Amino acid sequence: MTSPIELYFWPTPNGLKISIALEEMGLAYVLKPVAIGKGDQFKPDFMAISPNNRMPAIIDPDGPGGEPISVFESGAILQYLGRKTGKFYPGDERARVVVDEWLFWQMAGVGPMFGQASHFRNYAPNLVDDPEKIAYGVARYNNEVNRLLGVLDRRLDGRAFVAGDYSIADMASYPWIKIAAVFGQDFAAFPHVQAWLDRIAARPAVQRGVVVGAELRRPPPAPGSAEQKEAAKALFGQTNASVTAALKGQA
Ligand SMILES: N[C@@H](CCC(=O)N[C@@H](CS)C(=O)NCC(=O)O)C(=O)O
Repeated sequence: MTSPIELYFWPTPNGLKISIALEEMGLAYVLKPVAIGKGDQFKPDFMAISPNNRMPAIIDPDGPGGEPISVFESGAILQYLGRKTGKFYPGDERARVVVDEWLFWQMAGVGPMFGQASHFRNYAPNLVDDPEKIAYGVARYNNEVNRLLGVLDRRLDGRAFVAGDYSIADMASYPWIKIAAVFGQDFAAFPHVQAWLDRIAARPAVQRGVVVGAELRRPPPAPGSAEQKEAAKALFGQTNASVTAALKGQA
């Protein structure tokens, strides 16, 4: 029997992409929590497999040639798992290009833009004293979230899934798109997106995948609390100097 895949994880949309994929593909895995609000992402052992100090990452003990392999970046992990299992990532080149297009659309568009929208809406107000200073950032990224939902809605008009059959491209977008209401978006304006969300939410593997690590989730720390300050220090204002210092401090 092969050893389970190690999933370096925290229950955020980027992490949930991979728990959903592992559930969908029927792969055995073991959770390795990376408490990003506490600075686990700077631990040398973690950065050895994820040099960008971000989760998710995986170690597959049964990689190519039967040797272990580590993979970071959620898109690369999804492609790897798709190739490994032959599931949800078509072998046919034309079909694969379409999946790659929508996977990269998520990685380069939805992830970063939704992430910034979340930052300016949820975190910046606790970090900056004057709300005027963040108004531009809130508007810019909310507009992008809105625009991207429109792109997806047009794409899903007459289609069940973003890239042909249900694929890793859907798995990448689903955990981010489903929280768009948190950014003040109204799904009534995006009916094809809403139908797609419902279609995916009905999948038993997705239902298992989205609750992975639920026990790790905590309510957001109170503004000004010691916990909030610790999380802000770990997550925001990162520079090369701060990451180098955190890495050394944890060595
Ligand atoms: N492009 C990366 C983004 C991953 C990412 O941003 N992860 C966040 C949590 S959602 C993280 O690990 N943050 C830790 C930090 O900011 O130091 C991926 O898709 O894997």
